[in-house]
Amino acid sequence: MNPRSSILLLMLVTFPLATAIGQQSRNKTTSIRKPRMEDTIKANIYADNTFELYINGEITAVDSIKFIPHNVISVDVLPKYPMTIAVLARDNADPKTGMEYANTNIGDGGFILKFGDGTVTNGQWKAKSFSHGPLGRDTTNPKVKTEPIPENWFAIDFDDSKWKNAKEFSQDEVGPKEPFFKHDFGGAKFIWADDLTLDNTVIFRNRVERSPDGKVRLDFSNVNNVIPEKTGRNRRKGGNSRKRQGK
Ligand SMILES: [Ca+2]
Ligand SMILES: [Ca+2]
Repeated sequence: MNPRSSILLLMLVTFPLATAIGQQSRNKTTSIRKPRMEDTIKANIYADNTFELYINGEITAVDSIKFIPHNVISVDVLPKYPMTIAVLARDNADPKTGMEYANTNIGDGGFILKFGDGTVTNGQWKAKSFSHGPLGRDTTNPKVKTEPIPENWFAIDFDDSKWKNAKEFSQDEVGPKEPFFKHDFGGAKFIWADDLTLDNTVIFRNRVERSPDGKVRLDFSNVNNVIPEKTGRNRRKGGNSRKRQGK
């Protein structure tokens, strides 16, 4: 190898390494203020009948009432974009018959969500049914078709590219109960898999690239790895403030 090639090779090897080290040290020293409640957005979620919601791979909200009464779950979310939302929604249905109320009724589902940044459910979300029944609406000999739920269905990098889009349903079709009308769902659509009555376990996924309302929001996901900027109050209190900050 001639000397010029050796220098070029050395540069190719060392430049990415130096860049990575530089990035790491920048990450360590970058300071960020602590997040405040005004950095959060409100998430309103209504499911017929229940749901688990993950954001960026982490569990964020669980419906506190599995069956009835129908309720709205309203939680604070500290957003980070892109934001991957994954929801496991279930209609109340016996896993063996697909029916409810002691196998006397075929219940219906429905899911709707709105975040304070303008994120809403609609037909652009992905949806896949994992439990469907009773097959052919046969209530005398009810059978269900189920598929195992993938272990990593909520992961950011889960491949949903082959899934169909969710189907939108009107408010009249879903018939939400009173708590729904006491919360802001403006602009959001009820979604489900193809069949509102027979699809009983449905996973939805959606990736929000940037805040739909266009507001610039800070990324606080690394806040535990940096020393927060000192505010005026922290500076005045000196060393004791550290104890107070430690949350
Ligand atoms: Ca139901
Ligand atoms: Ca059903």
